[in-house]
Amino acid sequence: KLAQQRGDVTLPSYKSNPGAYHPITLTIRKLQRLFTRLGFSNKFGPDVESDFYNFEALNIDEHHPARDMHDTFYLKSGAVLRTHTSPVQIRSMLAQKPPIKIIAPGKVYRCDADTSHSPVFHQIEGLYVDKHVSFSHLKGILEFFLKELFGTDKNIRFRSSYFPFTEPSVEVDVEYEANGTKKWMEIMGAGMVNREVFRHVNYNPDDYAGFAFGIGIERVAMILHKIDDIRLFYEND
Ligand code: 2U9
Repeated sequence: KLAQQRGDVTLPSYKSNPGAYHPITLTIRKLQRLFTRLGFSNKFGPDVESDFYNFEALNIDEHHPARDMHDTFYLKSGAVLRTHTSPVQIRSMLAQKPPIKIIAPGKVYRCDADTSHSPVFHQIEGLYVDKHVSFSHLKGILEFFLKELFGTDKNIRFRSSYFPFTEPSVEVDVEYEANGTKKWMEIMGAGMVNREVFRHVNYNPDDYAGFAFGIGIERVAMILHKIDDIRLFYEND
């Protein structure tokens, strides 16, 4: 009553809800910080790409079975929604000479949807090209990165694999726990840049070597935040 007579404002303020960053944003930033420490810089490119940048330059020609694997969204013009961020590295190589040490984070699109696949998802890809880059450099970088990300107590395994744009290729799994049982989760692929890819960007494959890797951001975010269904990222809860 006294406060009212004096004209004091006594009404409590409305509760404010400042919100929080989305786990995808937090994960992208975490990965960017780690690769920045290793000397990689960020590059970006368009979501709508031509067939050349998304497929041809990456050694995936018209009848390559990998085209089906990519579940591509085609536009009427013949352009595509990029199925990976690799076109960014192609553009960078066409624009500059080695050494090149870049990461390309961003949205990618594939016509596929279930508990572990979303038609829009995020990747960070990396590329390091110079005169004497070897597979042991790749292994060293990935081991450092995975230990920093998941902690030294997590087991990591390299499994031999195939991608048209790398040769040789590996997939990398991290051991994690779900409902009391240990499982391996594939979180990235990598390899030495295929010589055919260098030819498409006018780098002489006898002068240069490089490694590349691709990481699914949602997968990493699902492990770090213990999320078991990819669709939860996009349901606004
Ligand atoms: C250039 C040359 C090579 C990028 C690579 C992968 C292996 C890979 C997956 C990870 C999880 C896609 O999101 S995912 O499903 N990616 O396994 N990506 S090597 O290789 C390149 C890229 C660009 C010029």
